[in-house]
Amino acid sequence: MVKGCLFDLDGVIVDTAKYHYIAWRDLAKKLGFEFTEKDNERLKGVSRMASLEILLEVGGIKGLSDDEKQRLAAEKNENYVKLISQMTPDEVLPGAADFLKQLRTAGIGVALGSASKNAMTILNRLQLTPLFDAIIDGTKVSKAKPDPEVFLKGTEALGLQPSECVVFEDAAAGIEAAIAGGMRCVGIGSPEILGKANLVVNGLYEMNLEKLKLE
Ligand code: B16
Ligand code: MG
Repeated sequence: MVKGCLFDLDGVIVDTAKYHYIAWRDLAKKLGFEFTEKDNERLKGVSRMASLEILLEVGGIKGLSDDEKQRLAAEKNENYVKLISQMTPDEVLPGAADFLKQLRTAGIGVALGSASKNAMTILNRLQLTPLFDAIIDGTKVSKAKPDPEVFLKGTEALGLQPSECVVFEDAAAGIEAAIAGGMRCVGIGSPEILGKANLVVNGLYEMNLEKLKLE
């Protein structure tokens, strides 16, 4: 029986990728190259510093010091935080709030498992914070997905075993993380990319308690 659900944030609950893109694209422009939406796909679910490395690779920029990289990542984040500080509850992806409420009513634990260090700001802006029993974000983990750390900490915070939990993820690395941690998982997006998930749906609007049994 499923006793807990763990949710990735970007791409599952909300589309923050568009704001990440604006902020990374502006940084690339300052560095003198173009960063396309296709390039941005490579950053989904990837941590901030790993995203910067990909951006620098796209721009062919080599040999920056660690201090310089930290400064660039901080500059991007400042720009990104300005954008997400304007978000409103109508940006919650279709069906997400309803499904979280259904889970709570059924007594199923709800946790966040996100790589973002800005997850709290986003959940507060979307007025979703009270729907989560536990929030594990980029400030609480040291290993990025596909390492299962973020989801294992989520199951622990809910007081559950991984086998009792289901992960919802839009990135292949997140599905790998769920499987590595011994959890079942639902992919949000395309079956070609998320084929290892137990079930793939287009969005949380397609989920309900019956489908959660994953039979
Ligand atoms: P931050 P998720 C991820 O969120 C994003 O998909 C990824 O693009 C971003 O680089 C990462 O969070 C870190 O975000 O810079 O705010 O700490 O999909 O794990 O919810
Ligand atoms: Mg994601």
